[in-house]
Amino acid sequence: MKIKRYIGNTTQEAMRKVKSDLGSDAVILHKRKIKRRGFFNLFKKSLIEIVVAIDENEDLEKKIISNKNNKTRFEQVYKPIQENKNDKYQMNSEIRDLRNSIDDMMKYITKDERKSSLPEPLQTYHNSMIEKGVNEKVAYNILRDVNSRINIQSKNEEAIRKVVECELKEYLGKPKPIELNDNTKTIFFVGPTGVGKTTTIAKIAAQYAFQHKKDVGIISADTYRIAAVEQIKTYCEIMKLPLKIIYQQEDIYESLAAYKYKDVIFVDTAGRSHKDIKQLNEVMNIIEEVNNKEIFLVISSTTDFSTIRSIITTYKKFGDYKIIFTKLDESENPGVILNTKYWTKNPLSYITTGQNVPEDIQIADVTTLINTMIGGQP
Ligand SMILES: Nc1nc2c(ncn2[C@@H]2O[C@H](COP(=O)(O)OP(=O)(O)O)[C@@H](O)[C@H]2O)c(=O)[nH]1
Ligand SMILES: [Mg+2]
Repeated sequence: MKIKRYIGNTTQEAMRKVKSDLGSDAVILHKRKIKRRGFFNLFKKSLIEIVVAIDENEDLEKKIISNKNNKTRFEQVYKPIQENKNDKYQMNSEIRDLRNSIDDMMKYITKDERKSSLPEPLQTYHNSMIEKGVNEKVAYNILRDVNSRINIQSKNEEAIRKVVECELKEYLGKPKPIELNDNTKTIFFVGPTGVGKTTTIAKIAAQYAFQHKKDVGIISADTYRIAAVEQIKTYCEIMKLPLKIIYQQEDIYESLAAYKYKDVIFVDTAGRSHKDIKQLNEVMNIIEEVNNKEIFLVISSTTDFSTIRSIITTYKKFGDYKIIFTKLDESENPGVILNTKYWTKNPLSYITTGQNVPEDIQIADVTTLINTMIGGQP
């Protein structure tokens, strides 16, 4: 057994190298994008790496595919390696590589197997959801649930679409914007650095001040960077809205007292890494000082799924927050919203779609999101 690695500018180029070197006996274990090394290659396109296995004695591919006993394809390949496990000295680095590669391959096999376990019409939805950034397992789990509850085979195209739409609507929930009441409401915006908290506050504050004619006050607790203070100061000057800056937790009392006749106060918090628990606690301590409040967790839709999951887990302790997705214009992947909603019961609220203040913001429109994910009306 030999493991070989081929690199190409494109998949086709890497595959051509594999074929000319090994012919059709090679088994592809693993394919991935890799970054070029070195500063001057920083902005160049990624390369494609293909790892293949070739066995001069046995045709591994045939062994994987045509073995007729009841074991899964994975077990057939993996088992012999496991049996050798006790003999650590036999486990040379080539076999370790092979095991890693087979684990990778396993992901692909299961993914295909998952998909093909769905009835054909749902496989089409599975494909389009994934194309729009829905995590493969999330898409599969949602469609599998649909399939287990509804007799899909008896339905025409239109009825199946309705069923899928209803299911996605349920997952996305009804978006909830800011809800004011008779007392001064304080709205906190929290979230990682650079996601668009300050810009979003400017957009929403402008709406409340000029469209809804509310008396608005702004507080900035983001004194971590001088530029951040300047940024919100500029917005407030343009919109002629009052600004209070708080440098420590106790300063919030003075600001709230000064704003006690306001309809709504928007509080900008310092961008905090979701991994920096100490800094997050500082933000939470300020929030805990205040009654009659709402918290909005701001997440950029360009964030990858695993980071979003870890953000959601960290901010759980902030309790009943609503979610704002920013930068939809940059990601064009509404799937990220469904992925997030799959992991949290906290409601959606606004989405932002550009840098223009105040216009590039709206309450999330679930119907449009669903149409984008499953490809418009039939
Ligand atoms: N493309 C795009 N950029 C945005 C959006 N919202 C904010 N930004 C940009 O993201 C950057 C960081 O925004 P900022 O409000 O300072 O983020 P903060 O650190 O969370 O307060 C700025 O350049 C904003 O103009 C959006 O919806 N789309
Ligand atoms: Mg900011």
